[in-house]
Amino acid sequence: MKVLQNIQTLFIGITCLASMSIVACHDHPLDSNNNCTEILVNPSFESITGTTPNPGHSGALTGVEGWVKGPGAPQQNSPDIYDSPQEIPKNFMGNRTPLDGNNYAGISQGRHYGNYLNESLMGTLQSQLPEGEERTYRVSAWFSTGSVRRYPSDIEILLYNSQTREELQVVDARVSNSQNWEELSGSVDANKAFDRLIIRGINKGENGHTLSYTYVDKVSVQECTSGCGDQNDDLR
Ligand SMILES: [Ca+2]
Repeated sequence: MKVLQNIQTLFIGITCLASMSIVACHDHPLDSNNNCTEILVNPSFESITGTTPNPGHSGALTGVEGWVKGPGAPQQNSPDIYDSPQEIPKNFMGNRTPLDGNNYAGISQGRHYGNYLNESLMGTLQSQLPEGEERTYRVSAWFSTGSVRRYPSDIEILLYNSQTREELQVVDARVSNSQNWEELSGSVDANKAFDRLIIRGINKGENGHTLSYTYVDKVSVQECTSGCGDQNDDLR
């Protein structure tokens, strides 16, 4: 199991043909045309089953199918959900139209009165990943810093086992776009029984002096078992 390099959007993927002749696809980000299946529950925050508390208050993810506050991290309060038309496009963190559908989420991270704080979003995979069977997973999410606290945000995205608490970091990158959405994505080979996805701020020190805020939309975890993956198996 190894983490592959993180990528930004618009990566021009290599072809499976290339993997056969020179390099293995597993050493590169997946081609966007690769045959992958979405396995994250409610990936765009569009399924809301109840009345959600106002953003900025504890328990704001209540009623959002598949999503809860993540474990562990020192949290300023809790992650937020913004649903149309109450808090979109205008809310207490600024103006932003959804990238996808009608709703999005938001998290705080950064240094606040000397302490680094972050908020953590945890999503649910449709089924636990198969233990002992290596697959390639592509993880991505779209971010934008709110216009009120529009400082850069250092973000990590992890696969997580809710029983063993094992984590596998897939993305570690900075969000700095306060005007539009930007994608962070990466791919990973994993053979562990992960069942959750976590999105949270990460303390990078030099950027940890200011509390920032980041919107999140169109999250994705894709399982990719064909194409380059199959070809790569022949090279081992
Ligand atoms: Ca959405």
